[in-house]
Amino acid sequence: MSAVLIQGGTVVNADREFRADVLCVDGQIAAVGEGLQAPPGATIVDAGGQYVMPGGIDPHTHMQLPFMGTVTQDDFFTGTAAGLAGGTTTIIDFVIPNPQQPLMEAYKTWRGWAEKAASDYSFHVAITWWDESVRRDMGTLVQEEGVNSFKHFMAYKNAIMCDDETLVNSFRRALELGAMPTVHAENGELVFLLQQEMKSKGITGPEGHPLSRPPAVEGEAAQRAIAIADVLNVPIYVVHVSCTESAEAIALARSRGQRVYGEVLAGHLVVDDSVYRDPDFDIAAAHVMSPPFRAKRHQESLWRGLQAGHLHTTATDHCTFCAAQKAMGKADFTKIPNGTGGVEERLMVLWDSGVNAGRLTPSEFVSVTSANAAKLFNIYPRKGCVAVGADADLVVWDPTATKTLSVKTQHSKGDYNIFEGREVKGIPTHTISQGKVVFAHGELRAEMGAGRYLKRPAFGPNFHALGRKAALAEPTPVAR
Ligand code: URQ
Ligand code: ZN
Ligand code: ZN
Repeated sequence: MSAVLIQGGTVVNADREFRADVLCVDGQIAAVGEGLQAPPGATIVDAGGQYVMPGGIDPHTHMQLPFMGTVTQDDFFTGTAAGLAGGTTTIIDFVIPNPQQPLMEAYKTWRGWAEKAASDYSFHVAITWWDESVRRDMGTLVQEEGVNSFKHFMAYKNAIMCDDETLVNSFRRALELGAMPTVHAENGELVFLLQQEMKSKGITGPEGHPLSRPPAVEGEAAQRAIAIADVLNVPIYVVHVSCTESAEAIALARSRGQRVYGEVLAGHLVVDDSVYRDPDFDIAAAHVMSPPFRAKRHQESLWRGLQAGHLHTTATDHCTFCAAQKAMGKADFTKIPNGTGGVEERLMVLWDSGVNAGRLTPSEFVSVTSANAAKLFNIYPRKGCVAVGADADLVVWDPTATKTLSVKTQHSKGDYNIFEGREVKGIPTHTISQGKVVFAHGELRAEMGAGRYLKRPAFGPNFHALGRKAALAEPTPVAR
């Protein structure tokens, strides 16, 4: 028997915070209450003056991703290890089949890559093409492999972009299966056109990246995906909502009773588009990711969306490329591999800019860093909650301790940190993963291969928004 007793802390769940000890036995939470006794041999963690929260869930990462002619720096071990150092104990990554590649073949490949993971993981599966075999494999993935979410890239023309026909086919299939469709909402046709226009004007540097992906390009795709989901009566999850346009599209749809959910990246909450005007190519290129970092005014829309409950989860889209890889686009910004890091820093950034700034309560912090992702992807309360029977995935949080975020101290293999130099107050002192202390006072004890693949059950028969069905009642036939 392996036991950890976390003593003297304040437990924070999505619904409340309360003084309690937490006893973990053999990887599960065995007791939550005051004055718990440690079984013989138990590891004791002193959580006095600290919070004890569900381990972070990052619903959007790309470890070991082959993309734009190269492969990300972090693999499933180094990426999940970095996450554990920041209090994130579960990631949901992506299987991204090449167009025409059988889904099951790609799924098996990613499963192999992820066996080295240090923390628990799961996969969204991207639909990058369509035929009857895709439809069939979606069924296999849901019914046999525990996949309950399918991703659709509306950007990346001539690569993995979905057209409307594929969106419609796949969304309908997701509804049949009780799976959540998710979208990367940028209009890939407009991006492609604007990229060509920038280059024809001689704009080839990283400053061309945001100019080719203005907020309107994201807003259009978000509205289109939401409209398609509405007509098909299927819920939809919009990843990396970065601007006012898409945040408002989600808020409007939700105010009409449509089941639309939104995700926000830690980077988009605090990094703005001035980074693309840095004269140093390496710095500007290091920030090339899609959707791009936006003008500062958009950040308020994102924070308000989280506070209002129109945006639900935070993520990182952790997808790290080094300077040499980013330099592939030295002469042409469209060739800079898109992606930035953050899996280690997300919780600290959200606490410092969210809780310390008075935007989020500790419970709302737990909602947007863990509980909501667990609920939306159907692994709650196994994950996302400090409660008896849940997995012993926890983070012990010292709200008074400070740290300066930097590439010099990060555990990611990336060679840049988009939060470089940011001093944060509130950091993890311990991370417990599957009931083991894997991070303690700066010492990381991540274990390669300790992570488990998480099956995520399909949603039940009332998955679609029945209420909307009534609102779209059949027109009464005209009496002739
Ligand atoms: O688009 C994504 O989510 C992947 C390809 C990561 N890259 C990025 O720029 N967001
Ligand atoms: Zn994306
Ligand atoms: Zn992504």
